[in-house]
Order: sequence, then C-alpha cells, then structure tokens
Amino acid sequence: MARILLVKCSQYEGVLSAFSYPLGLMYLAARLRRERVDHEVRIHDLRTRDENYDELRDVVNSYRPDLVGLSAITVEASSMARAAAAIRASGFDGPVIAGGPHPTAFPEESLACADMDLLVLEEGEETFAELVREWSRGGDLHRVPGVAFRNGAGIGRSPARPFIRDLDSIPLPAWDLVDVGEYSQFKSMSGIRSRPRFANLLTSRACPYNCTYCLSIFGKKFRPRSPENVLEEVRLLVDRHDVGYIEIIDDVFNHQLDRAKRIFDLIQAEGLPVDVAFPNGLRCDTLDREFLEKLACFDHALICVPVESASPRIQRMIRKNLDLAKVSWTIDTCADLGIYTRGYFMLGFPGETEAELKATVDFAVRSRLHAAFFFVVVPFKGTELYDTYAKELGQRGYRHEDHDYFRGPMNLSAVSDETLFQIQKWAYVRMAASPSRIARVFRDFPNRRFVWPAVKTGIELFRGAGKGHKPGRPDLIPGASRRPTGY
Ligand code: B12
Ligand code: SF4
Repeated sequence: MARILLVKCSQYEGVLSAFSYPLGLMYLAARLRRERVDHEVRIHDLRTRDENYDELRDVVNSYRPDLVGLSAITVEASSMARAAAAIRASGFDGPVIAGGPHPTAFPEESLACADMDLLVLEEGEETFAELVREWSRGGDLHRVPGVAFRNGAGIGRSPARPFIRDLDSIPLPAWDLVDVGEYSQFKSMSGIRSRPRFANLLTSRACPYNCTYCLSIFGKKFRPRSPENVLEEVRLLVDRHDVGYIEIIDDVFNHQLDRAKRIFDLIQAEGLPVDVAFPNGLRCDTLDREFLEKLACFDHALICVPVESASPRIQRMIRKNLDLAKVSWTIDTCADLGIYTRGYFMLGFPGETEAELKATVDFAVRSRLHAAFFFVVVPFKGTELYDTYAKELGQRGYRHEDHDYFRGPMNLSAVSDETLFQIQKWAYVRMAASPSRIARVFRDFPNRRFVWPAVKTGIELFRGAGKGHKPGRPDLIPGASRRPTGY
C-alpha cells in the first residue's frame, strides 16, 4: 500500500475568485482506488488556502506520504515550483510527480525545477496508476508510457500513451475526498448560482475544433461518457453531497446533440432537483430549439456563449469559424426561454483593427446577452497562437504569471494600448447601460445573493482593463479575495 498526497497548485496566495473542483486529481484518486492494492489518497487544494506553502509543509509532515503528485495550469507554474520546494523542505525524499496542462505544455521548463522528478503528460489516470504500481515494486518509472523526465542536459520521454477510449470504464471522480460544503463557500465558475451547493461535471473529453488559442490536452477525438454514466454521477452528487447546481465544464458538451439532450432527459425523468450551467461555454452555432427547450425545463439554466470575435476575418484567422447569425439566434432563443446567457469575447488578436474591435463590442451590446466578459488575448504555450508569436513574446519579457482574468499584460492588435484598453473599458459601460438588459437580468437572475458579487465582478473587470498584474501582491489583484464569498 502507498500513501499518496495530491496537491492542486494556485496562482495566488489567497483564495481564487472563481472556483472549480480539482477534478483531475479526483479522477486520479478514484482510479488509484481501483488498483488491487489498497492505496490511501489525500487531496490538498492550495487554491482554498490563504497561506499556502507553510501549511503544505505541515501536511507533508503529518500525513507522511510515499509519493506526491502536483497539478498545475500554466499560470500556476511558479506555485508548482514553490510547492515542490516546500515538500522537499519538509524532508520528503520520495517521488514528486507533476501533471496537468502546464507540465504537458511546458515539460522542459517544469523539469528545470530540481525538486521535480517526473512529469505525466496529457491524460493521467492510467499513467499515474501504472507509476504507483511500478514504484511499489521498485521498477523503473521512466519506462512507464506517457511520462517525461530529466535526461542529462535535456529531457527524455517514454512512448506516448493512447487516450482512454471508453470513458465509462474509468471510475467516477472521488467526490468523498473533497468537502462540497467548503467548496460551495466560494464563488463557482459561473459566478452566480441558483442553489447553495455546486459541483463540476465533465461529461466528455476533447474537442474536435482547432481554435488557434486553445490548448488541447485530451486529444482531438471527442470522447463522450454515456448519458447513463453521467446520470450515475449526478445521482451521487445529489444523494450523497446534496448538490443542487451542476456546472458542466466540457470543452464542447453539445458536440453530439442527441447525447446532450438525453442527459437532460434522464436527469429530468428521475426528478433530480438540480439546475444546470455551462460556465465553460457551448458551441453556440450548433444548438437547436429542442436542446434549448429541454434546458429551459430546469428551474434555472445558464449558458456562456464564447463568441470571441464578431469579425469574420478574425473568426477565420483563429479557426473558430463560428456562424455568427446562428449564435445570435441562440442568444435570442435563450432570451425568449429565460435561459441566462453570458458572452465571452476576446479583444486584441494579432493585427486586429479598431473597426474589428468595435464590431465585436457592437455585437455584444446589440445582442440580448444578459452579461459579457471582454478579455484581452494572451497566447499560451502549446497553442498555435503562441508558436506564431513566441519570439515577439520572448522579447517583451512575457511571464506566465503576468496576467489573470481581469488584466491582460499585452497587446498584439494593430491599435495602441490606450485604444485597446479604452475599447475594453467602454465595452463594459455600454453593456451595462441598457435598460432592457437590466430588466432581463432582474427577470432571469438566479439568486439575489449573487447580485452584489456579480456587480463587483463587473466593476473589477472594468477597472482591470489595461492594468498589469503585480506579482507577489495578491491583495492588488481584484477578485483574489482572501475570504470566501460566503454563500
Ligand atoms: C475548470 C477550469 C478552470 C477553473 C480552474 C482553474 C485552475 N486554477 O485549475 C477556472 C474557472 C478558475 C479557470 C480559469 C482559467 N483557466 Co481554465 N480551465 C478549466 C477547464 C475548463 C477544466 C479543468 C478540468 O477540471 N478538467 C478536467 C480534468 C479531468 O482534467 P485535468 O485537470 O487536466 O486533469 C487530467 C490531466 O491533466 C492529468 N493531470 C492533471 N493534474 C495532474 C497531476 C498529476 C500528479 C498527474 C499524474 C496527472 C495530472 O490527469 C487528469 C486526468 O486525466 C480547462 C479545460 C479542460 N478541458 O480541462 C480549462 C483550462 C485548464 N484553463 C485554461 C486557462 C488558460 C485558464 C485561465 C488562465 C484563463 C484566463 N485567461 O484567465 C484562467 C486561470 C485562472 C486561475 N488563476 O486559476 C487552459 C490552461 C492552459 C494552460 N497552458 O495552462 C485550459 C486547459 C483551457 C484550454 N483548453 O486552453 N479554468
Ligand atoms: S476553444 Fe473551445 S471550440 Fe475551440 S478548440 Fe478549444 S475547446 Fe474546442
């Protein structure tokens, strides 16, 4: 038997402004429990803690794990290194293994941290289970498919591991290892919610589209869970964890529309008292009326609408290729059916002109969206957008931590910084200055308790436009509140 500590890293020293459960680690833990040997697993989420690293040292000292796993996205890169250092500082001398989007996209950089032993690339369940098995019998971890490790001056990789074909074959995430009550103290990803206790649900993996700014860690072949398998998890969340609000965070939940509708049908047929949100967005030019009507049957439903740009040229350039007329139809139909919609827009694509930026803002303002977020484009390594601009970014001294939800540190567009950030600021003002929108928000807003947090987020987004992130000063980061929002 091995004792395993799984740690989710955090960009800030202070709790995060929008929360999701550490689903990746919960999947790994559930998979480990399926091994013939009884492993003991604990999850420690640094995003829920005010003072992260001293406490982590204490956890390692008291839990005494045999093996530690770290999970990080790219903005959490320095947290990953600090966490590894804190773990080593506690005297831990077992393997420190990291996985998640950051180690997958930046293996060389991740292994430059001397406290790190090994990386798991891409999907982790099978690789991590095999690593633990090999470690238990003193085998060679570098031979396990799907890993990267230091090799002299460079890095070595074992053969890639194929993606899991049948997602129903992996166990449901280990919901018993997280405290749903504690997570529900925080603002969930959708920011507003209709019921107190929420959970995240991943009903499929991978997205077949090829947007140039998106990192693909689950491959390009859409892999769905069966509706029955999804229902089993919703049932567990309701019955054992009293969850009432489900936030589905698939890349593209509606890729197989009939499957998506059947999931709604099954949940409703069983009379499970949940509302549903898609804070990560849906592909909004492929929805039909039946899908939206079924969604509207929940007491409350929320869809985020990732439009990104209303410029056809930019749509082509970023390979999103959205049918904007169809997206407008979706937004209008949602408005008619009382489904809450929030648009996601990206400003400042390479070479984007003032006319194109304004067209995007006009699209949002003229639409019947309840709300909209206007982000500044930041290319991530591992994406085509980054590869195209890597040199330029290097020259500008780009660092991963230099941006967050509220502030974009760069401007790749054809307009000056001043113009870009003015347009971004005014976008929020124009969205808010619509009496019919305000009336619609009041009609469809799920819960009065979230009115103030939602207004605050709007103000933070407005104020954040054009400001650079100040590393090491988390109190200056809007939204990185040190206290739970309290439901
Ligand atoms: C939930 C989510 C969030 C949450 C939580 C983010 C966080 N701090 O972790 C919120 C809403 C806060 C968020 C915000 C952002 N996000 Co986000 N988000 C997601 C989303 C939709 C789901 C994550 C998830 O739960 N996946 C499901 C689980 C099962 O997958 P997983 O965590 O990757 O775990 C698997 C493997 O990676 C691996 N693994 C993971 N950890 C470990 C650890 C070990 C030891 C091992 C062995 C294996 C392993 O095994 C797991 C099981 O197979 C993903 C998209 C996606 N498809 O994953 C984007 C994604 C993670 N987000 C992304 C981005 C860019 C952001 C933002 C930076 C956006 C922005 N411009 O502000 C912000 C960052 C804010 C912040 N400070 O956290 C990118 C990350 C790219 C990158 N290089 O890091 C992703 C991948 C989207 C994309 N396709 O580009 N996000
Ligand atoms: S941005 Fe969305 S639609 Fe585009 S590739 Fe990524 S997950 Fe797919």
